[in-house]
Amino acid sequence: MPALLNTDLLSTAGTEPGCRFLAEGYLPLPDLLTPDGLDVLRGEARALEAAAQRRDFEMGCMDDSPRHMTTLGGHVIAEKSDLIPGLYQDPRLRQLLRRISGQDITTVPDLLERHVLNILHRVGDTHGAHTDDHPYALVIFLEAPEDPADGGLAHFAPGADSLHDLDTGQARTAHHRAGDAYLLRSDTTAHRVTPHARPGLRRTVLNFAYTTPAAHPLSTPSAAELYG
Ligand SMILES: O=C(O)CCC(=O)C(=O)O
Ligand SMILES: [Fe+2]
Repeated sequence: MPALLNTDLLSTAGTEPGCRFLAEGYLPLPDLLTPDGLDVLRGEARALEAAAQRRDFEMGCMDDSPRHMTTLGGHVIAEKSDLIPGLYQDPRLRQLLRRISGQDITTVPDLLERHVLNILHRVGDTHGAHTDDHPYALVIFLEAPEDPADGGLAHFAPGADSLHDLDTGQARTAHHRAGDAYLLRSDTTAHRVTPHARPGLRRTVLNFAYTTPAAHPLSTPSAAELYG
């Protein structure tokens, strides 16, 4: 098995002074995966996609924001893959997240939510505005549109009181490439993925949810609706 994670990034990310994660709730982690790691994980995701389910609905508990995507929940991934649960449990990832966040990062007990696969693959596909139930999301890109003009951007509003803050000047967008990742303070940062602007694009991410011993997870129906 090739090394999946880029050890340079594992040892340096979050060490720079004034790390922007605490202020912005977002930190890009470019090239978190090695080229071989990206290949292997992309192959695993392609194999798992056969079990994934198409979702097209508006999420009531998130201001009726749209979901147009194909998803696979953590419980199915745990059944069918050793690689992805193994990566989720890799202590070096929790160590990295501890350094960046300054918090005692732990895994999420809920199998459905701990590691999920999200695939945008049709024109107009989008993962609409929401906050997550757990405080930290590590989003790892296995496929992504090359051109930011094609959509698939992470769009987020730090410290948002309301999902409407995504429509204000405080919101930002970020483009990522396959092999990149980002860390999000996902329970207090309103976020969404901008729609795919044309056919033929694919954006596949793994979302790893993490928590802390002190956190009280929100219990919205959102995960069950999207991954159940
Ligand atoms: O795909 C992304 O960039 C964000 C994913 C996300 O927000 C989620 O899975 O809850
Ligand atoms: Fe999210």
